[in-house]
Amino acid sequence: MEDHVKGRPQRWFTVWFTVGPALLLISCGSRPADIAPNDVVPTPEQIAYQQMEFIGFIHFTVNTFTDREWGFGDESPEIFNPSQFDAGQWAGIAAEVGMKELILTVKHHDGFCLWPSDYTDHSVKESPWMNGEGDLVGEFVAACRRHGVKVGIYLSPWDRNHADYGRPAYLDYYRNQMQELLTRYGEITEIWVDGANGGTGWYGGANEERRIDRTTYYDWDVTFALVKSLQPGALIFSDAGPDIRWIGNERGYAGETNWSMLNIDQVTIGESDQAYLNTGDPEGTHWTIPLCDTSIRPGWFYHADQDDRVKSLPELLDVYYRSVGRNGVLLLNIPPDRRGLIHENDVAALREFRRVLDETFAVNLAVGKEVVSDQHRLGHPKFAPANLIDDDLESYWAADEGVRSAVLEIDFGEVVYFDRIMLQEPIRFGQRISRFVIEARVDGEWKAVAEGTTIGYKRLFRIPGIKADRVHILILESNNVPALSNFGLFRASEGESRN
Ligand code: FUL
Repeated sequence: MEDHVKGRPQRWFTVWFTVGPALLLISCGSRPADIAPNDVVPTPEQIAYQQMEFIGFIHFTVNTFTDREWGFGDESPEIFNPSQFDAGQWAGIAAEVGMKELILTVKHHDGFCLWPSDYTDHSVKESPWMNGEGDLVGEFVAACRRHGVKVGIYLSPWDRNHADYGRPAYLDYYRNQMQELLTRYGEITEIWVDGANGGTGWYGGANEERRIDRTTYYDWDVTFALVKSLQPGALIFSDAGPDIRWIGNERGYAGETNWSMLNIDQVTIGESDQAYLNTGDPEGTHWTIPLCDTSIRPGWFYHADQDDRVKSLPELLDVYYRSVGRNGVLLLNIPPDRRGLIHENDVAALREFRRVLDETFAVNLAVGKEVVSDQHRLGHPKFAPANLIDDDLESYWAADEGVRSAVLEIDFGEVVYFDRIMLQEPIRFGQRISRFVIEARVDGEWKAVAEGTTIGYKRLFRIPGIKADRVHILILESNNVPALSNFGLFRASEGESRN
């Protein structure tokens, strides 16, 4: 490895004069072309979404006032009356703790609408809140805009209030509401399509069970086309994507192997193979962002008797490392209480979580160290190993054409203590690496300290603290030329290790 470093100028010279003419053809100006992308790559909107890493869910409706998780559909709008409603508090705390988007349940399974829809009276229009003059979705969107938080909308496909649910007429209602939501409130970043569908309900007084055929009833292609025609930049979440996919459980845990690719045509919304969603598919035909949803409390809605069951710091950190740390985006639910505020206990937990994470990832110990590799594409600076530690997501290291494995070495020049490791692939070219090992040189002996399959946008490891003077990244398998955009070594916050 040392020889490689010393020989680099000479090698660069040789490589240039050997492949120079070809290089000139494929490069624009003096910069060689990027590595060729995989067949399946994310859109720019998907990349931006993945880079948000941490977003929030707001479950709020009549259930908050009935103490239930699923309303039956016969709740009186009269009960919906938050006493100190303040969407600014929701968006403010979200922004403060690093949530880049908030998704609001504008209509949950009970059918009550948080905006004054033209298509039903079962909404805030009939509630005492703001004398029936309020628009909670409007207030929510305005607060998010003020705090620089993006807006997502959860519009439950299942509606236990609506008389037509289960019949074709309900689809017109659902799509009309989608149209209202996507035309009244400016830019919407995400539409959340829930998988829970059909069963007992009030259904306009019918009080019966209505089962639907999940494969045919909703005709999702039509609704999704409507979404894209009204808001081309909006991303759609469901079990089956098409843009963002469910991770397959409500604990927020992605699989240790987690491909962003998926055969979305094999997945039925509400009837998915949860293990398949958890790991994705290396042969998948579509890029889907793995979204890891979980609640900060046992329930999705606020229940006063869960005030002491807010997730602890170790639990929140566990979710973080198993979601963001495994190529996922973390969607953490923070349900407002009957005042219409996020409860103090939840706020305190969020602040502590943010503080500790910020401390852990404040200093990348690998930055400024020497990185070398047995692979350096074309010997060109554009693909240099040093790009791994420049704190720039755009720049990347890559191997030469035809190569599928490589070794990178970071030399600290001194003994360094670390217990967290971060790897990132430049996903704009697709997800490639499928097996790797991290080794550290401890007292002159190399030992494996972490190993994994997929990396994707981000992979984090928590390892027992180690003192080493060099680190190896061994890339063992890859479906195309391997490339990495970032590498990090960190020392966990005291708060993290104490808990
Ligand atoms: C589930 C729903 O049934 C829950 O009430 C909650 O909204 C969760 C996020 O999705 O499918």
